[in-house]
Amino acid sequence: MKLIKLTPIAIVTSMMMSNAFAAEAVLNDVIVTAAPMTSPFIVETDPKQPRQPLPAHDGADYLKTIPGFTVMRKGGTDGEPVFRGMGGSRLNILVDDQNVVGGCTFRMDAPTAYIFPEAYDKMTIIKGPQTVDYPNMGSAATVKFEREPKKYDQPSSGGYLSGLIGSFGRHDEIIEVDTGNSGYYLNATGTNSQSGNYKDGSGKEYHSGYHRWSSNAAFGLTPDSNTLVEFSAGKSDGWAKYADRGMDGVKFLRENAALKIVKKNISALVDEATLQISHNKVDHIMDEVTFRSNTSMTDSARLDHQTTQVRSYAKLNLTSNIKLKTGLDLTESNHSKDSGGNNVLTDDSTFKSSGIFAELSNEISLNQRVVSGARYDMWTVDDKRSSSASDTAGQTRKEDVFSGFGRYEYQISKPYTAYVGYGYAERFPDYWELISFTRNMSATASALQSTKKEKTNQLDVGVLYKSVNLNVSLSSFYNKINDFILINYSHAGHGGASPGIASNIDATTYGAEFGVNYQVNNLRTNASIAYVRGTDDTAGQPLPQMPPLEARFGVANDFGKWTHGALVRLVSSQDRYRTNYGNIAGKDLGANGGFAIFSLNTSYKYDKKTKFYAGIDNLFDKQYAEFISRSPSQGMNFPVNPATFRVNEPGRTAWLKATIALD
Ligand SMILES: [Cu+2]
Repeated sequence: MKLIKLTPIAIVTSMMMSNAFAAEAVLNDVIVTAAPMTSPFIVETDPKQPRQPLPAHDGADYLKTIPGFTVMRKGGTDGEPVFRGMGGSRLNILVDDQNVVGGCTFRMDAPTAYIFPEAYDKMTIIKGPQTVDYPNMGSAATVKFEREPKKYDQPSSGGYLSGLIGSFGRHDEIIEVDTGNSGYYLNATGTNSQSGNYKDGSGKEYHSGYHRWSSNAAFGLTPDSNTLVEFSAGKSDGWAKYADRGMDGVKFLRENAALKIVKKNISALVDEATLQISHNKVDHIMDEVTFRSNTSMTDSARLDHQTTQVRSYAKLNLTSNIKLKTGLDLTESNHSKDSGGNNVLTDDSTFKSSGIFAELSNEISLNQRVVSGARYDMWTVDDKRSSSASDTAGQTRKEDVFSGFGRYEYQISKPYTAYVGYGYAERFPDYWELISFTRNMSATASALQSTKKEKTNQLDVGVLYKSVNLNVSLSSFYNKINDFILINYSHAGHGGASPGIASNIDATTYGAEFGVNYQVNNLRTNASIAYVRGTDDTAGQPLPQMPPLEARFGVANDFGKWTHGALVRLVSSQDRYRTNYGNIAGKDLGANGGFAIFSLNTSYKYDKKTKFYAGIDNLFDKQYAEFISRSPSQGMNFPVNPATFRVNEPGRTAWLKATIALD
């Protein structure tokens, strides 16, 4: 499938990537902290590999094993991923190169709520504004979940089964089947995941149970080795209880269809041309009734977000050392909601963007590479609300948005690679910042027009070291964000219903992630440290939603077919905060204490195809909460812990998992 031109640095990079993959798989039968960066700015990890602590079924919890990520807890699932303190649309989340956008006006559904990682083959994180390939620039990071269809040189069929049971009534089932020959392939995946309410370390039960299922199928035609026509479709749905608010999600329907056409080796100049057309529909219902008996409230709301994308690009070999990837994309997202629970959907806004991009990679010598890119988008937003719901009803906003980056990668000597990069990303305000947080009140009436685009200027410096036994990466960043979109939740909106208002401030953040894997004989150790600090320069206050210093230490010992491992996660206290300020998903709640969480895992390889894993997370049943969390909903007999006033993390959790490859 892939035709990589083997310049020396490409060989080194791909060797590093494959080694790092192996390091992750071998080093951690159960992944407790993701592998160090595989190449500058990039972390790749296998979502089929078990992780500790046991992630919820959704994509956010899988990201939590990657240093720098933290997850805002709302209940048992659908948490909000945050990278280096940046959440919401600052993370561009893509499934098979398509943007998935949630529908909930109150942000019950981050894009990751619709992603079951184990159904994918690869998870890639690009740190910082260091790619311009996709619309909705991920100013903090780009996160990709991808399937990689098998190559069938001769007719064959295969499959994959995975099952998991755990504390609190948790069980997951996954089945994948595939068949194909040199002319076509067909694959299908089904997932099911369910959990009851979990209890925290003190035994208090949180309103947090969930159920989610998903199905996906893809049919590909490969008339020759250079041509692919693939049609794929997916459907998923479920429900989730929320400990942090007065409503629960009773429907999270996602329907998706995509057509992809790829032609490779077209000429000496044109290496590849790709066209992808996709449609994603999210239909979400939340209410106060279905999962709650102790309330007289009967509100409900239905939200619908439909995104259509067309994306086309070509990869060109300009010279033997210079490659260009260039293309264009069109995105239209239409959001609608019912009024007062009548289940009749009315459009409230349409966001459109048309973008062109170019990314140039230049192997300037055997050990040096320069990568740069530029992107231009034209955004249009229509406020389709009625004049009673918005002071900008009927108005349209148009804006040009630019982004670009450049980086230099230098292989100093065989094990060492260093890099430096600068990225500039303009981020157009999202649905939540422009529409959902804008209510009919004087302070926010003109937010559609007045909330400026956010401008990220980020410098990244890092170093990677890779030898047989030792794998180290350090990535540091310094970030100046002009017109950072801050949400102030202390500003009650129209009828007291508004979750907050959006405003622009200037902000600075800096920090680093450090990771090391080291192996001596059968003993394997790994460690990671993540740190970030942020300041609101306009107000001279801490920037909200900055996670505290975190370190993880893992150790694993091989005994033939058995591997036993242990993990300790240390998180310091956070006393830099700004109460009631945050992003579209949540806000600072106050200071939070530090904690240490111990976990154990073991794995047994029955044979090459059949593997068993088991773990105990939070071994000592500690009661704790993450700094970035949500307040428990009051008045619902939910436990409110005055010491943390947060939705606490689960207490001791035991789990058992088995995977079987059928090919
Ligand atoms: Cu909702």
